[in-house]
Amino acid sequence: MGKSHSKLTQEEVSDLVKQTYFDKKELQQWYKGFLKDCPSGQLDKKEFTRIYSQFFPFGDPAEFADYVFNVFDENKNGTIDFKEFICALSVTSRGQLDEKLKWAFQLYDINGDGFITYDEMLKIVQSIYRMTGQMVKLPSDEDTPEKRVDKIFRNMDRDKDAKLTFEEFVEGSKQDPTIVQALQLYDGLV
Ligand SMILES: [Ca+2]
Ligand SMILES: [Ca+2]
Repeated sequence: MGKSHSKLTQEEVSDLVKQTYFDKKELQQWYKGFLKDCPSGQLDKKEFTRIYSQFFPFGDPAEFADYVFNVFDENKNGTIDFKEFICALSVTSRGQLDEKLKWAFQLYDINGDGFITYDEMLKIVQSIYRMTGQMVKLPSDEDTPEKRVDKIFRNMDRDKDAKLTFEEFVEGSKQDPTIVQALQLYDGLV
């Protein structure tokens, strides 16, 4: 899907209907919107960050947008094509909880080694706090990124080895829905 046409071909549409929760009409509409924002059909990091900035005018979303970009960019070629975009959007907006958690895990597991370390989670949480700025009022036990990550690790890190496996992450997230906060923030954008 490297080339950009004004409409998706029949083949592209039926392929994406199978892979996403969107129907034909929605896919064509999203494609139109995608090309409008991004006529080349390849969304780069700069443009992606610019989209985030419109929604978080009081904070600095650059860092968080960077982390999210890397999850969207599934084949890691430095740009997001429509298929990558719509598949990520499908999971984050309409996916089952398990799919959303898998997606969130990828976001937090920055180096992709299958574990979320304390430092990785701290980096993501810091970037979220920077993005939201003063928009959100937080309880006193989570009003800094460190406090928030301490709290998450107290609840999730069952064997206390300072890193989270996917199983620990899933179990903990089901008990504390605020863990997928990163995705909820993204939901606001679509
Ligand atoms: Ca890509
Ligand atoms: Ca990791």
